[in-house]
Amino acid sequence: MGKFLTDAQVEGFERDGFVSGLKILDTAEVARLNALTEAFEAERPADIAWAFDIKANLLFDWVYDLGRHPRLLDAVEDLLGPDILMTNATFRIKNPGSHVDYGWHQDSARIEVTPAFVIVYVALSKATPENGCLKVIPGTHDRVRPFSLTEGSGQKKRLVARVVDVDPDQAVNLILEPGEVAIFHGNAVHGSAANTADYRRVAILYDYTPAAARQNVGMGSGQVVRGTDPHGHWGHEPVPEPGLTDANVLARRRILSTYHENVLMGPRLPGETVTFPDRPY
Ligand SMILES: O=C(O)CCC(=O)C(=O)O
Repeated sequence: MGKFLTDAQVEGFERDGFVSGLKILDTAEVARLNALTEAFEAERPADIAWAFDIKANLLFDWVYDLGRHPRLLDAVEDLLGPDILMTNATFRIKNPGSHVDYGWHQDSARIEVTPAFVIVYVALSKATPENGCLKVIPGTHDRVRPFSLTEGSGQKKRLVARVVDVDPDQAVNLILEPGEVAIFHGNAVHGSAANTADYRRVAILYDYTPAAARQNVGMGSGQVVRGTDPHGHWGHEPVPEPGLTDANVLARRRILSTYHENVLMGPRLPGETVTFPDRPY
C-alpha cells in the first residue's frame, strides 16, 4: 500500500500504463474550480485560447494549487517517488457540439523523458464516451511508436505526433465522475473523440516528472511540488501570484523562451522560431 494507491493500482499502472477512477476532489472543491473556470471564460473570452493552454499553472494560482493537492500528489508519489516536478497544466474543455478531438498519440513521442513522466487527468465534469472522454490503449507505454507530425484540432499552430499504427478496438474509455482523476504514463497511446453530448467535458491535465529524470532533447522546466530537486536536470519555475497578472504572463513567456524544448512544444526544428500562445503586450 502506498500513500494513496493500493498495491493492485500500482501493479495495474505498471501493466496497463494507467490507473483511473481515483476520487481526489469533493463536490465543493469541484464546484469552486468550475466557478473559477467559468468566471474566466465569461470575463475574458478572447484570452481563453492562450491562457488555458500550456503551463497554465504559471498563470493561475488556483491551477497551481490544484496541482499540489495533497491526495493527488500522494497518488503521483506512489508512482514516481518522493522528488517531483510539475512541468505542465493545460485545460482541455469540450463544449457540447465541440469537434475538438485528439488523435492517437504518445505525449513523449517527440521528446522522451527517462524515467518517464505521468499525466494526470483531473475531471471537473463527468467524462463519458458521449462527451469525448479520454481513451487509452493498455500496454502501449513500453516504448515510443512510429508517428507522423500534424497540426491537431485542439492544439492549433503546434505540431503534434500521431501514432501511425493503432488498433482502436483495444482502447479503454476512462469514464470519470467530477472530482475523479486518471493517471497515465507519458508513453501510453491515448486520444479522445468530439463531444456529441449536450453537456460539457471539463478537465485540467497536469504533467509530473521525477526530479531525477532527463529529457533526451533540450532541457525542460517545472515547479518542485514535492520533495527536493538535487539533480539539476530541470529549470525551476516560479509560483504564480493571484490573478492573471502581467507578472505571471511574463514569467510564463520567460520560461517558455528559456526552456522551449518540452514535451508539448517538442524539439526546435531547423530554422524554426519559437512561438507559444501569449497575450500581445
Ligand atoms: O483531453 C483529452 O482528451 C486529451 C488531451 C491530450 O491528449 C493532449 O492534450 O495531449
